[in-house]
Amino acid sequence: MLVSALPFAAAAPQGPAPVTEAVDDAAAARLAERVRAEFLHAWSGYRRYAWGHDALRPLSRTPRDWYRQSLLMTPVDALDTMILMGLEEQARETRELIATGLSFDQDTDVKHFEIVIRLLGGLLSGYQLSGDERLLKLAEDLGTRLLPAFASPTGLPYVYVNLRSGKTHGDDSNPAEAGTLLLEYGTLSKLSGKPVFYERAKRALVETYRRRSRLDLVGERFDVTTGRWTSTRSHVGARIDSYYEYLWKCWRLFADPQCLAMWKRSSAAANRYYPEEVDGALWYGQVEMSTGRRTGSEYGALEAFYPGLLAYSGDLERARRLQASSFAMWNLHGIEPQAYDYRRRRITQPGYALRPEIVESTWYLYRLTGEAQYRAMGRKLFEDFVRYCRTETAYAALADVTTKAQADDMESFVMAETFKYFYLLFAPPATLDPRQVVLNTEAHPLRRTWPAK
Ligand code: DMJ
Repeated sequence: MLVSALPFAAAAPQGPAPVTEAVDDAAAARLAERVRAEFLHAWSGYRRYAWGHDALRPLSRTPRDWYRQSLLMTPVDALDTMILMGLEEQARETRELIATGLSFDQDTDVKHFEIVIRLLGGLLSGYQLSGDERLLKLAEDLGTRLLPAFASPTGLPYVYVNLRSGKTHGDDSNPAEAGTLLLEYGTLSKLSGKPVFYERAKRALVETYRRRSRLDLVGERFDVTTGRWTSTRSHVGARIDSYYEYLWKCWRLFADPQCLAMWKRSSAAANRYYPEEVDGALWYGQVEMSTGRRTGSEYGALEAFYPGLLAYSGDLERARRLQASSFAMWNLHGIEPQAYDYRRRRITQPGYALRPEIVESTWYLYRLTGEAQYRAMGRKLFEDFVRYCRTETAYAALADVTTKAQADDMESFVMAETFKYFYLLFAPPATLDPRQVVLNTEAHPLRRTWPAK
């Protein structure tokens, strides 16, 4: 059976859309197995050439660390994916590596936001899925060491914090870095019984929201000391993206009514000012936060999370249309670019960093609509992903999606997110239900195991 090409064709920036065969349950089960095998391929490369380090450089087959000493970024990001895939032996070995080899007592200035979404999120979900108390202890130690980041005059977190001394620096921050913390710190509060984590992260989210314009839009950069905007570009892409995501998800996980109220106002403004119709296709571009004046027409790999968020928050119609545009952008070269100017029909940033967002949205749309087109879409994405990004050793980013030249980089989020969302799309629905679990922005699933208010 062929799935109609029409929903894709309507948004295609150029050329005919691919006709994609439906994925029935038996085919989906085979695809889930393939995803699992490809995850193992990437993991084996890491294990062989970069064991104990933050990441693998897949072309040179050398390890990469973010700082002087490893923080086990790839193992912590990968652990819950292994558990969900039923890779028991790998999960046990990884859990032991983390529990016995990870120490946060380091004289290192770390990037607060990245450490929270990848490490704090990964440790908390790893704990919830395995029951291993050592992971919770590590999470509490990490959370405590990171807390000084919030000690700015505004409550907006500094960009860097030293894990040993608590010294902070970095004033130039943004809504994503200040507003994408509450799921992790909040869960830590609920599991440790210490409200301080929730309170600090919630304040940072509210302080960001409080600085919105008359139109209920936020900008792209602010100074954490003065609280003033330093860039007033507004959109759903880099530096803002997951701020929107957490307004909604914090309501879902904690039932905090203030989060719901902030989400309602913010998403209404987003849906009013960002969208643009070009030849019948829906895109979300850039505007100026206080006037709503259009300043850009770029959409890309990061913006591609928005259809999933629209679907998750109940707006299926917009979600379907924007996802069709993401898929059309992907199909221009069989892999999406980091950024594409949909008005000029030109790629503006040609790299592909193995990002998960388009797969994430495909999964939400499939799970929330049950429509066959989304598994078919997922298979196309997966086949292209394997075709162009697989290496002999693992997976590699692309320096340029038009030439398919590979880059010596495999970010830890590939293990946390990209493979996980592919797997969830094809695996039995009971593997993870988005109605019962909230995934943080790094795809670490968090469960409400504490009593509702
Ligand atoms: C991840 O670290 C997170 O999904 C973040 O919110 C955005 N960037 C990467 C994936 O692209």
